[in-house]
Amino acid sequence: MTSQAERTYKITAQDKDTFNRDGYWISPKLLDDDQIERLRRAHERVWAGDYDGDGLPMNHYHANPNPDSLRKLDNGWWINDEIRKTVTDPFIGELTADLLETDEIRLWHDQVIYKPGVGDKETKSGNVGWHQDYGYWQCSSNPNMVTVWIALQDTDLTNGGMMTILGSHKWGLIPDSNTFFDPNMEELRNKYAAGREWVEEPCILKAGQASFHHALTFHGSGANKTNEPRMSVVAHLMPGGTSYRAGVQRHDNSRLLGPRPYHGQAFANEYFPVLFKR
Ligand SMILES: O=C(O)CCC(=O)C(=O)O
Repeated sequence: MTSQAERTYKITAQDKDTFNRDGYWISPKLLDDDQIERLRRAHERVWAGDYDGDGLPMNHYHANPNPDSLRKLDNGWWINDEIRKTVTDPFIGELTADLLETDEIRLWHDQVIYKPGVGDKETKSGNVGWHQDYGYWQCSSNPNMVTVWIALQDTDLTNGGMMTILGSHKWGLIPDSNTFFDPNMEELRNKYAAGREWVEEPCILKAGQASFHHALTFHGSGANKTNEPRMSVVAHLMPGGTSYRAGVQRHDNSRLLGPRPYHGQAFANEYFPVLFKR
């Protein structure tokens, strides 16, 4: 593992072609080894309930008493300074703006994800079902959003790395594709692949690298067959000007617009910080 992150990297025409063709792009190493260590420590702290700041966290921790199950918490940036620094990183914002060919990038929300290692045990508890992120985010006016999944260790299929379905962002929104929590990967594949070309691509990442996937790209992940946890920090990002689409689907972000959000109201307050603006 090298200690230097490639923080001067600029998106090339080829990167954009890859993102537009495949629905995802793998970055160079964005975080240096010290930041990776600090984020691994941030994981320990948030799971232990040791939060930065004095506020009452409103984040969503999908706690499950089963130790083999996936741990996931949204809006880690509200309660941990290191996560905040990472998911609001202007460099990540600029890479995303260049991939989307847009001028401003804001945070939609983040996720802190911990997938326990289960060794040889046969369990689906750590699976993330095939889904489209926009399947959850239909209250956003713009499906051209990007998820930046940052690996905090070398990640491949042995430790339950993510897989994306090549080119699936071109299929548009598939009904009921909000199936993150359905661990039955095969059933979901049968449902979504029907009549479509289904090509699974593993996202193989070194620690500190990230995959950037389009919000309509199908993705999911299987068991972590090692004995070490798979940890990641994830930034879900949107172009500036993205606004509320009323009456479509409930999402907690609409509550962050105030007591009576209205159609067309921009997600542009302090809950949705700007990472990058040209
Ligand atoms: O961590 C995983 O395996 C999947 C995460 C995911 O679905 C996402 O970040 O959009």
